[in-house]
Amino acid sequence: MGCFLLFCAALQVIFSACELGVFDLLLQSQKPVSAAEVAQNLGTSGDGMERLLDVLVGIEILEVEHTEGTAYYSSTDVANLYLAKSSPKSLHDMIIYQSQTIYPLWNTMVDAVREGKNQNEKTFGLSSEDIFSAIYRSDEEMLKFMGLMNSTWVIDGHDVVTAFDLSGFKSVLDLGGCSGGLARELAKVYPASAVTVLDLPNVVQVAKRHFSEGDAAVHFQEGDFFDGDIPAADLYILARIIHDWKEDKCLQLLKKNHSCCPPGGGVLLVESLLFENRRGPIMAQIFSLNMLVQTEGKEHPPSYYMQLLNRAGFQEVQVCRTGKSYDAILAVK
Ligand SMILES: C[S@@+](CC[C@H](N)C(=O)[O-])C[C@H]1O[C@@H](n2cnc3c(N)ncnc32)[C@H](O)[C@@H]1O
Ligand SMILES: *[C@@H]1O[C@H](CO)[C@@H](O)[C@H](O)[C@H]1NC(C)=O
Ligand SMILES: CC(=O)N[C@H]1CO[C@H](CO)[C@@H](O)[C@@H]1O
Repeated sequence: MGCFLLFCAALQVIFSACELGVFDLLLQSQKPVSAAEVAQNLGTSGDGMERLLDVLVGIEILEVEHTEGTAYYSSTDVANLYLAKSSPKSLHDMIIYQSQTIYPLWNTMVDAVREGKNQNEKTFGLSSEDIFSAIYRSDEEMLKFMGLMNSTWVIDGHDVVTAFDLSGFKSVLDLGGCSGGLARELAKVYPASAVTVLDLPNVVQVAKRHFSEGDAAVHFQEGDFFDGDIPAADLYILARIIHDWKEDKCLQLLKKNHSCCPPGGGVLLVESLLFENRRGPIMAQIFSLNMLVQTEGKEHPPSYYMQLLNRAGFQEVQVCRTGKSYDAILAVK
């Protein structure tokens, strides 16, 4: 239990250091820096910063050396790679969302567990089914959520898009593809496929403005996957979509896909798969609890997705556990 408390405290320390910009400063400075200099650069108290830096050294995220009685701090490779904002493998956006949005929202967990549903009504005055109105409650929250979605695929994207050979699918539509993070990983591996992201109109506008970086590999289309037609494609991707919604809505979505899908066409589900007995992986269990707090869905074991796909008319279903946080299920018509 002591170990667990230490883990929680360490997380809060890393979140704070990320928000204050400690890892970016240390990466840029290229030489060890004193607490006073860090504090001055980041506009914090010297004493507070020194205590924060000392814990970061204690949990081996930073290194320290002493010269003439002054402590000089520098980053470890891990901090430079994952915690600095400018690193190509940065988890900065994930950490900021966790710290600023998930943690405060988790204060509603007691009531969410009691009632078995998210607290959007009490917290935001929205219906518990109005999931994305709550998640996108301000421009700032939308940008943060999209940053979170985008940053997952830095780590897991390649494994997910190579879980199956998808080169036979010449047109791919990523339904609810958000910032296009996964779609871009897909386009990198399968340059001959035409990749399109469909998402809600305001999400697509923000994706184009903030996340597409003049990248022509992925096209964006505004739409609503519950309402109206969805464009034809050889492969539909539903990444972290099924886990958001109640079963009847998921079935509606998969059936829609099925009727648009040509013979030989497919659906790729990307989710964090529980074991059949639900005894792990721990990340999937935690995600499932988070789904209770933020959505109307939950995480499931493979058998759930297989029966859902079978009911929607897909016969051939293959499951691939990637060993990372997100797994892939391919269903072919
Ligand atoms: C949990 S996120 C997953 C994003 C992305 N697929 C990923 O895994 O990174 C769910 C996405 O579904 C989108 N979405 C929600 N309702 C939608 C609707 N009715 N039509 C289209 N997209 C929708 C959201 O905007 C969001 O981008
Ligand atoms: C989105 O993720 C990619 C890596 O997949 C990263 O290069 C890019 O900077 C991210 N975009 C934003 C706006 O965070
Ligand atoms: C079951 C279902 O929703 N089917 C829909 C699939 O998509 C086509 C074309 O987009 C619609 O016409 C069907 O109603």
